[in-house]
Amino acid sequence: MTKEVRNVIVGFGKTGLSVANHCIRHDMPFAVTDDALAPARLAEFERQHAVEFAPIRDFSFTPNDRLIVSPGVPLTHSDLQKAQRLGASLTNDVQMFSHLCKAPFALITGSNGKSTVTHFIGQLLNSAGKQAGVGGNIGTPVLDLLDQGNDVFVIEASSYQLELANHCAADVAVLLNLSPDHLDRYPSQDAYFAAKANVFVGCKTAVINRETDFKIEFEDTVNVISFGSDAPVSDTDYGIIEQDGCRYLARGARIILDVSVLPVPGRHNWMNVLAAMATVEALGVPLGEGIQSLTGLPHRCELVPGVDQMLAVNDSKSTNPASTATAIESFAEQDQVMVLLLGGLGKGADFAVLQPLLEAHVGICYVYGQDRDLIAAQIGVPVISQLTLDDCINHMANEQRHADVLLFSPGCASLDQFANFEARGDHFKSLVQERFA
Ligand code: UMA
Ligand code: ADP
Repeated sequence: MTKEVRNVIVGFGKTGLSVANHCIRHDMPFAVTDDALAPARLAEFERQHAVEFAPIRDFSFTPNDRLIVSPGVPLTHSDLQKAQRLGASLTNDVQMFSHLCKAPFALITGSNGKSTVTHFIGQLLNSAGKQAGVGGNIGTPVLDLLDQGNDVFVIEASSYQLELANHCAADVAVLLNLSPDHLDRYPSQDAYFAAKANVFVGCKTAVINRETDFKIEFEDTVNVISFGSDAPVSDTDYGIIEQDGCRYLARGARIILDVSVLPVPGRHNWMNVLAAMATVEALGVPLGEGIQSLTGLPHRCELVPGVDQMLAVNDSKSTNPASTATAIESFAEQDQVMVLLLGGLGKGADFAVLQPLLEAHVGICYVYGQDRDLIAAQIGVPVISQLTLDDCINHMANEQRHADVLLFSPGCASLDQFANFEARGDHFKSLVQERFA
């Protein structure tokens, strides 16, 4: 007789808590483990529920265990590998969601723009009268979205999640773009790209960026729709049509909207809106008037209010050089001085890719944070190096350095000096409002 499977929740952060609540709702017995001896969320949870918990290093895994692994726990973790050698299986909340979900769902991945596009798709679906459940890496763990009467789901998937969510069969799978990131977790860029490509396994429709180098072979049964910054290549693809000096978002030959009336700034958002439109239409929902009232998310190329002397841009969510490059391109104007603030934890990224853009568009480049020397050595242009973000802003104000555009697009993780990118962005906003109001 086969023994019953035991669910073991690995990692008790947001995801682990959500999985535990799911297990409680569905009468599924579970145990919890974590590298932390006393995960913060567990104490609160234990006030209401009896939980079998042991730290990973002391946890007795068995061959009948199904490990439901949080995305922050690397699959190379030695205790996970030991459990697998015993015969335990590994899954995660996104993979479980894909099996349990009864309504259509879109799975969105890419190196940059995932949260923005996920948020846009949610807004477009809601404005077309659908109740859209929006979650995943963007913040709300996916299992929390079930049982809420949603008509359709939009799920942001990180590469970490896609490592185990590798056969989701999404109705629409979206790959926005690919650039190197998370090289502290992956042995190579290809390993990171391969995790991202899992988004397409079993999908009905694939939405792809036709300007991305990475080529994927699709089965004939997959409906492939592309988007890009050139004119659409067929009637079902999306792109930009130029006519009489104006540029328009378009599907095939059908013109949808003049880009100059888009309510979100930057050329990168043209791509984000095209990807969102393609996804919504692929889900079978007609586009309404929603595009004209789209809003962006905080900390993504967000204009800081209350700063008179210059355009201050908070792009704290920029955690890799590719997103910094996009922000520089979006805000560079001829004859204007751009001051760029870069810094934090570089995660093994190569900042040399920024050199041509810095030379072309950036007047002064500040670097700060743990990896400032490494970044300064790679970018190959003169920099002003400071310990902290406060020091950069204070230096700029005290020395009366002129800027038309002050761009905070750090290109790094924030964890050396901040709790997260939100705290970092909020701190930047209050600093500039204080010093440059
Ligand atoms: N833990 C271990 N061992 C480890 C790592 C973590 O035991 O090696 C434990 C920690 O002690 C902690 C728990 O795991 O108790 C934390 O789990 P987690 O790191 O997976 O984080 P969650 O709170 O579950 O949040 C995760 C995502 N975090 C990561 O992928 C790191 C959140 O994305 C996501 O919003 C949330 O699930 C809901 O789906 C954040 C993120 O930084 C925003 N994502 C990365 C990114 O966008 O670049 C991928
Ligand atoms: P993600 O969820 O993939 O991290 P976000 O929407 O949160 O993406 O944006 C992260 C960073 O990427 C921000 O700095 C933002 O300005 C930038 N960004 C947004 N869309 C794009 C895009 N299409 N291409 C490149 N960078 C982008």
